[in-house]
Amino acid sequence: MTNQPSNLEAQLLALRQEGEKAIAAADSLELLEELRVSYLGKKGQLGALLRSMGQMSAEERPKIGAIANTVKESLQTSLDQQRAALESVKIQAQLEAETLDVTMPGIFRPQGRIHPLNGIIDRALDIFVGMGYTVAEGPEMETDYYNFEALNTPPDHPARDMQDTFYLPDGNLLRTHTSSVQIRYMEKEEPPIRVVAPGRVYRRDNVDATHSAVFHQIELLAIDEGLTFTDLKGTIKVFLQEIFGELPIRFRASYFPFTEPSAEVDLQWNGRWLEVMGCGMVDPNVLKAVGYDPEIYTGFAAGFGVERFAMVLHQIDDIRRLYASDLRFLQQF
Ligand code: 2NL
Repeated sequence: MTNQPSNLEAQLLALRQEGEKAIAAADSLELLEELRVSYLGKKGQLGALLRSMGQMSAEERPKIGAIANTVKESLQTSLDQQRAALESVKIQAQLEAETLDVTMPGIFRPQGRIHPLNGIIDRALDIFVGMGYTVAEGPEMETDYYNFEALNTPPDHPARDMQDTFYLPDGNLLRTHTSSVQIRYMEKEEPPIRVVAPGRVYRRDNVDATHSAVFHQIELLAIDEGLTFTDLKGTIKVFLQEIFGELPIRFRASYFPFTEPSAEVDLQWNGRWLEVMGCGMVDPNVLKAVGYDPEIYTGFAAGFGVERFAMVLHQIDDIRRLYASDLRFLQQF
């Protein structure tokens, strides 16, 4: 069927009117795209009308063609305007939805604490570093030489007993003190020596309220020309005062294979004498073992258990609490 020019013109204008109304009412970009395809697309309504121009006369054709172009342009303009309007609404909504309220309270995470054992270790190392000592660490698996032999501990000494030391199948052992770290340090360095060695040590103890098969120790060692027992006493006194406050201390004669003379240090704590450290002048045999001449050098050493310090300071009655990772316990410190 052939379309009459006047009829076609009316249809084009109606198409424009209807299209612009639909475009103006479109409330989403998706709907707008559907309208564009429906009116201006390849198989759209405008195209369909123009195809019906087929047999129009040569003089009518340009006139209708011009009208069709105007309709097309005006629909395209409406589509562009509506798209711009919808995009701006969409961005506005997005901005509002994603606005950050900087006055909102932050998200609080549970705060960790320093474990009481690490607290003691940190404080002790700080004090000795303040006195010029260097912190040294070493292996927890040791040879018999570094743990015993170099420390003047004879093969028949009870500490070497299978009952007291964890021996490994290959003949090595788990260190029973951090003295082995200091032997290694002296082998590498030359006097003067000021070294402090913190770390885990192992003993074949039955676990109870005051014993653990693994615990922490800190040892200190000073080697120099002319060091005396007085230097040892002064160093220990300053250290214990920093940790426990200005309390009376006393040195009581004792025995260690690696020191001569040796002493236990007691602290007057809540009216009782409490044993807190062992110490002494480095035995000449230990100096010889690391190649130092005992006619030139003397030295002092001391050691203490970190768990014992923590238990005294914080009134902890069972050593196992320190290893249980129970937050109700740990949050008290
Ligand atoms: C204690 C007693 C002590 C030492 C450790 C030591 C280290 C070297 C040479 C000589 Cl390399 N001595 N260490 C000396 C006396 C006592 O510890 O009751 N520890 C828990």
